[in-house]
Amino acid sequence: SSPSREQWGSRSGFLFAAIGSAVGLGNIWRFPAVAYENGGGAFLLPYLVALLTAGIPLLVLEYSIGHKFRKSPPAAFRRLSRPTEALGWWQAAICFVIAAYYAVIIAWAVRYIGYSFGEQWGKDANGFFFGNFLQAAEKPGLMSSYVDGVLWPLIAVWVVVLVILALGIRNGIEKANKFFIPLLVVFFAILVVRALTLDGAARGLDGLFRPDWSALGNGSVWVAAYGQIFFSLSIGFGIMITYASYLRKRSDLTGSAMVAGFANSGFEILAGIGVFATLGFMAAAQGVGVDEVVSSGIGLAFVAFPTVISQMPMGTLFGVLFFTSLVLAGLTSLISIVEVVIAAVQDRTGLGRLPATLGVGGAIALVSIAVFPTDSGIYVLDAADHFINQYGIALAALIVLIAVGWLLRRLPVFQKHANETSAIPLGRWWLICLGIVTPLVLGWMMIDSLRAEFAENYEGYPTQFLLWAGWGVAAAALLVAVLLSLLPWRSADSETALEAGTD
Ligand code: MET
Repeated sequence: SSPSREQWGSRSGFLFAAIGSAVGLGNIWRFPAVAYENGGGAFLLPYLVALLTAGIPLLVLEYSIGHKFRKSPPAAFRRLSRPTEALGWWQAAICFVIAAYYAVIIAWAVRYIGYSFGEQWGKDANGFFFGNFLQAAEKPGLMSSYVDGVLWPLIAVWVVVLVILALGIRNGIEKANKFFIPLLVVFFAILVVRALTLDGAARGLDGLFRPDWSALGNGSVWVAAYGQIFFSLSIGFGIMITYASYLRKRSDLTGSAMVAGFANSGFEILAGIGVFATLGFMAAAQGVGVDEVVSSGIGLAFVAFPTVISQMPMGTLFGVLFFTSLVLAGLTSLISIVEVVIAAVQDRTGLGRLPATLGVGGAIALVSIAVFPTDSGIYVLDAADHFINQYGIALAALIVLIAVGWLLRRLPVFQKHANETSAIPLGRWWLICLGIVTPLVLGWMMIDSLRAEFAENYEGYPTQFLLWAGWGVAAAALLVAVLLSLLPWRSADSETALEAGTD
């Protein structure tokens, strides 16, 4: 590899970073509700099947692509074949968009650590969040005013993230993850133990885990399982390609994929237990059924949890633990998303880490700060998140598999590459999972979500708003990617760096 490429200091450093990227907001606020709504305890079966047939095999593929070419997605896909370079830029563009809004959610959580003291949301957590805190407009539209209470924590988040990224792979990303991830596990474990000792916890857990076996006959339950695995493992963003490009030559790729995959799912199930024990307490306190208090995403974190925190003894401590966990889980994921874009530009231009971080990271931070701490910020965030997930990540993953597996027929090349240095060899099952099973499932998911999209407007938002904040953003990411891939690589530096990257 090129002598100047950065490297992880140790295998555990890479693993902490890979797990840090995977464990994010999705584990804490998405998994519990998805499992509950799709068969409860029975959901664990399709979930495990999705992990084993798509999650871990795709992780191995992404690790192998990054490790073989020692490049971030655009340069790695360019080595694979000239036209596939656009796929790499597509992933980088998707990361640009996601980073811009993911940072805002972390900023909210930062602010809510402070609000936990004295439970400042009062009796109406919903009104406090959307009204007092976000000062959200009644309806989605163009941004018309700034919200200082979001702006300042957002600037702080970006300063922390850019400083860590500027310090580089070993001194920045690796050290941050080795510190943040153990801290997250400790904080979250205390939170789960506290939640399990609340009145009503058992009812919550019963709600989550009581199996509804009939759900297994329902196609949409299987789609939900694969969707959760893709999102939760950060597959299709190019993150794992980027992180693996900093591995040393002799690295156990399949073993690392198993460790990262199971660690991520383990944390996810722990989060399910913590969240549902807490919801069980809330249901008991309000004298209603668990089904009446289930929520996910922004509503769970910033409305339901504050409400419960106000109802429990020592709520402040619980709030601090919960929102700090969100911040830690979010930061380590955000770092990985921004790193994809920085590495892509570095490989392309030969820029050093500091100028690339300031230029690229700074540009994402500026967009993030300009768009999201506004009265319409939450609507733009919600629409962009939905469309970029459905028609960015999932579609990009499908096209990567079609290109690598079917058009170029290179899966065996990566199988051989992984087997050269890995402890657990990849057999034929790996080819079958990635060549047939996963593309079929992803294709089905795509048709399924397109159907829902045209059946009714997402969240009932006005069509004109969805056209720019949703479809527009997703299409722009694709367009920018194609244009970037068509530019000639003029810089002699980057071409040399690219050549040196072959092994
Ligand atoms: N895996 C992350 C999560 O669960 C999402 C992608 S960010 C790398 O939140």
